[in-house]
Amino acid sequence: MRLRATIFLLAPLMLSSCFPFGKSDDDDDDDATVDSDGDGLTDQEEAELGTDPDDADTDGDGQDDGAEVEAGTSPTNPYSLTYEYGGYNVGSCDEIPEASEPSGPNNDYANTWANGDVAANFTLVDQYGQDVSLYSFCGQHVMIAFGAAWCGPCKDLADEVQAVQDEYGPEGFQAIEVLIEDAGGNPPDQQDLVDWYNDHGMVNIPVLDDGAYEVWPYYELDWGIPTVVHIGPDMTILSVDEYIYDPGQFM
Ligand SMILES: [Ca+2]
Ligand SMILES: [Ca+2]
Ligand SMILES: [Ca+2]
Ligand SMILES: [Ca+2]
Repeated sequence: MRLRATIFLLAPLMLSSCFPFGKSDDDDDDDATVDSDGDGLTDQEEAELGTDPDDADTDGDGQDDGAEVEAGTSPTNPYSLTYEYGGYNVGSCDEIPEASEPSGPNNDYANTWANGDVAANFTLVDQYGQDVSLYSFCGQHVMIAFGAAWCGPCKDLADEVQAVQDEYGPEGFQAIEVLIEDAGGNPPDQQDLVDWYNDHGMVNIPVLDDGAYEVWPYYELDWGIPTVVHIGPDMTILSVDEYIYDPGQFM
């Protein structure tokens, strides 16, 4: 509120000093009080943060710099943002992780990710139709469960995932469900994602569509599902396809 009040007070002063004396804004504005781009942060605050004082949305993720600071996301990382829907436990890494190459065995489809690799980002659609990126959770521990709607053990795990989220979320954790096939073995549609979310009592878990197999095969070691992956806050992979359903040992 204090910042807004300052903006309104300054606006007439800037106008009155510009015209009679022909000064530009830069001549007499005080960086400590001026918010040139109107994003809620003064130019001085932006200099300290490393954000652009002349661009309200430095990282171009659709959320203004001031709003990101208030929400605890990074104004310089476009993956770090607050999702409109879902209440997900997003992270706040300033630096975008540098992914390595998958260094695990080739599973006759792809080279797989191995423990110690830095995961590449992926972006998939969730049950709300939003694009959700892995790197949005940088700074948090992540457990990804790949499953299919025809798979009994996948349903059993899905039944438990909200309880896991509730237990570890406050410590900095987000569980992610990824659906690779519907009940008939076909690519899931939007309703399948919604049903998976609702039928298994999820509250703040993204259910992502990987019907195109863009992500799953690279984490698949034995072609059995559910395939569970644990990733640390710096996006280093901690466990691939070892049927470990409790993130506790990694936190
Ligand atoms: Ca500003
Ligand atoms: Ca700015
Ligand atoms: Ca932004
Ligand atoms: Ca951001």
